[in-house]
Amino acid sequence: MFELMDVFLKNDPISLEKDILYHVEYTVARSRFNFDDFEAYQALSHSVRDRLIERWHDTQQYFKKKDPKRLYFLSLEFLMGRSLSNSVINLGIRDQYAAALRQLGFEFEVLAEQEGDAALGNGGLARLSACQMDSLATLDYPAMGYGLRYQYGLFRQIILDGFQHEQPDYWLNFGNPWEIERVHVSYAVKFYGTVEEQILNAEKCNIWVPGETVEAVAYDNPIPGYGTRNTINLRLWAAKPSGQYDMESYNTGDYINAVVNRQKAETISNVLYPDDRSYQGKELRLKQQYFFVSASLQDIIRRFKDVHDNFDDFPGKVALQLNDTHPSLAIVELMRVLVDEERLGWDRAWDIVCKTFCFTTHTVLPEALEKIPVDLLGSLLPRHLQIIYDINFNFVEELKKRIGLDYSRLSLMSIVEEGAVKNIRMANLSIVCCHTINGVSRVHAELLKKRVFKDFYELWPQKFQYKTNGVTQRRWIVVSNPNLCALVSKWLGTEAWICNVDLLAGLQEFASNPDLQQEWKMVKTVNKMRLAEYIEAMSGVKVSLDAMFDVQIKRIHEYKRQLLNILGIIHRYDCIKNMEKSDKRKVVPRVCILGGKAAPGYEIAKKIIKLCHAVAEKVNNDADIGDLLKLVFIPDYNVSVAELVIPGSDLSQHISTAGHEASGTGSMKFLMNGCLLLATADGSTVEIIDEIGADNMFLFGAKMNEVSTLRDKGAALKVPLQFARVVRMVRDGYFGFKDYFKSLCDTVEDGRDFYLLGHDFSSYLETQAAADRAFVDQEKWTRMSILSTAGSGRFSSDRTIEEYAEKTWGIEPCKCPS
Ligand code: 26W
Repeated sequence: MFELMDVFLKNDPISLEKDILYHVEYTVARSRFNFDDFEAYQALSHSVRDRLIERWHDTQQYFKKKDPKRLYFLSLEFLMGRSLSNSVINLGIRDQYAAALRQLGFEFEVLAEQEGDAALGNGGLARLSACQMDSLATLDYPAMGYGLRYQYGLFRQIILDGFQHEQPDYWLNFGNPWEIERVHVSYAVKFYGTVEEQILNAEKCNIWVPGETVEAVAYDNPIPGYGTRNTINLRLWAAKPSGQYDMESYNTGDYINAVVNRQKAETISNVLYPDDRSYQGKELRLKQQYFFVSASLQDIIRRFKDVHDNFDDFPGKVALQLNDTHPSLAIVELMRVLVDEERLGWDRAWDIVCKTFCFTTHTVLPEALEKIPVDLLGSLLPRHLQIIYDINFNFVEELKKRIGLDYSRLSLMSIVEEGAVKNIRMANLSIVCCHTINGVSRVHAELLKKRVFKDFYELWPQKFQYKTNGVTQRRWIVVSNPNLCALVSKWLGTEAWICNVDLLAGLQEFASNPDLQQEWKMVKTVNKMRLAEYIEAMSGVKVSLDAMFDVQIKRIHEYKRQLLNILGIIHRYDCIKNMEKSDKRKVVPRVCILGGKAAPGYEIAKKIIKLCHAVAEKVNNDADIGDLLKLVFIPDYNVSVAELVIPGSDLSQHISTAGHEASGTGSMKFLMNGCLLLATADGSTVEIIDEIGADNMFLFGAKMNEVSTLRDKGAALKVPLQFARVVRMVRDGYFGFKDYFKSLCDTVEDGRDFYLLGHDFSSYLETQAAADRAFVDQEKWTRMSILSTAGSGRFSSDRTIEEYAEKTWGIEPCKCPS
């Protein structure tokens, strides 16, 4: 027998070169003497995949041997983006691969560009999951992610005549080297049917007799940690027709229909829901949720039972993290398995469930809280509905003992919402059953306690915690900004900050150092050049590198106030237009960059995108304006676009109405990349202020505690003339499409300005002017930029994950030997 070490793959450039050629010939099936960039990318990624698999196997084996308490991270969304660069950097073999490719006549960066984005998620919540997976792997935690393998990821946004159109993202078209199909890891997931009363061991019980079965097949995506052998698993489920046939339809001779119906099973995991705003009680979405939950729990319980035979040990070995309420049916499913299948009895099962689950909420918007219509749930999952009613009955009884017969409060806290349409409130269910409820920033937690879940907080204050979000510096500095990465390492004299990002604080002492400032500006300029090329290629607009690149990229939402940004741009345009020639020389040139997708059914958000294009059309073609102002909308914003845009921006905007952004994570990526923030005191910005100081950023707008009073004033609220003027320009058709923009203008005028654009407009303009003045003083600006990066340490997902591990999950590192 050979020693295991003998089969380990070698990582010197010569071995890698041979390996790439091997994959060209045998995996891609092209001649090793003739292959193009895409084929080279395929071969390269298969070579990397082999190395991931080695580490992945060792890690799984090691976890199995050690049997530590594991974390299972359940999320319906993961925005992984590209994998190639991230993988080779985390494996520590990027330079070796680059050298091997050079020998073959290819450039690493060019091949990396061949990869498409894995966009199995909508926005903040989904990218956060991806950052957290990177940190879990890097910090050696025994963890595993579970999700759905959508065949269509988030829609591609194309812009025609300034309007958003959605196109399907069939991302698996050219194969996906980063996943491993596990045809043997599959579970039956059941739906519909009835509940029957049965007598088992002289005991009456309710048993679910399902009507439809679908198979869940596992696809494993290895997630490598940085500077460690640990490589954890992200297991995504795909729906396949079940192996169990519906004999009747085959026997009745309706062969074609029977096959077609079986094939329909696959539709469950077909497409990601693209709405991150409001929950719609759609059957397919509920099916997705249960399909995901059932398969994941079967897998987790199987793994537990391989080693343990007493379910009382379950909470000591398993932590289940619910990423928002999307997977919260897992609570009910585990109850069902423990009570109906494992026959533990209700009280014992309940005790186990309550000790196992914890959940994080990612919103403050009431309309985003999931409510499942009872009729829908009852038909798809009849037994689960019964269990929810039983949980609720016990909860309400307990509650009555605590608060008495206060019916208005009881009905607000009940898991079941009464009304014309009866609903199950998934957040209430999760709060009742989970031992810990986390918010995603300090102020988010305050809002949860004071507003959103006030009654629950009064009942169970100990359950409520928060873990301020973070992002991974591996992707957001090391992968996406290699020049900054090298510069930082040079000045700190170490690369240790890549795993211990607090070390970035060491840059503070050099913030005014002219040499560092010079090199810092150089890095920014090179990144701006890259971005400018991209902008020209995408939109045909030529932009000046001397201009301030001012960026707002995120999902389009009224509360995120892209409209405020655009109205500000109109104001700037109007000012320059009306200026004396001599004054124009004092204008600080700007390139305003916006990007983001609107949910397909979100009309107002789509109008905001059109307005941006209409204004851009006017501004960019106005000879009076020239390079003083440019406006570009970057289409199809995704993770890869962010990796290009963030390092090249000077200023970024995070301007939600205070009290609406649960956290925000984009700001953290900009901060790490030395980009200054123009922001409201909302979400995690409040904590960024604590870290880098208000002097190093541009703050404006109503404070959280002022918002409701201002709102109550309605039409009586004072709005500056400048605001009325720019809205009037849009209303009067200055940018065309007069009728189309009417309803958009209506949202911010005549007492309907829910998000307070009018109120915040003057302070927004003043702050923008302050940013202009700061930019003129490049020494000051660069100092602020360095201090931004230096102060970004707290916003690493490494810190977030360590807090979760210690305070919520109770897990410890389990480092696989190298
Ligand atoms: C069911 C409809 C739906 C779908 C997705 C409602 C809400 C969502 C997500 C929870 C929205 C989301 O991504 N929230 C964002 O989560 C980030 C990570 O915690 C935060 O930084 C953002 O502030 C929050 O908007």
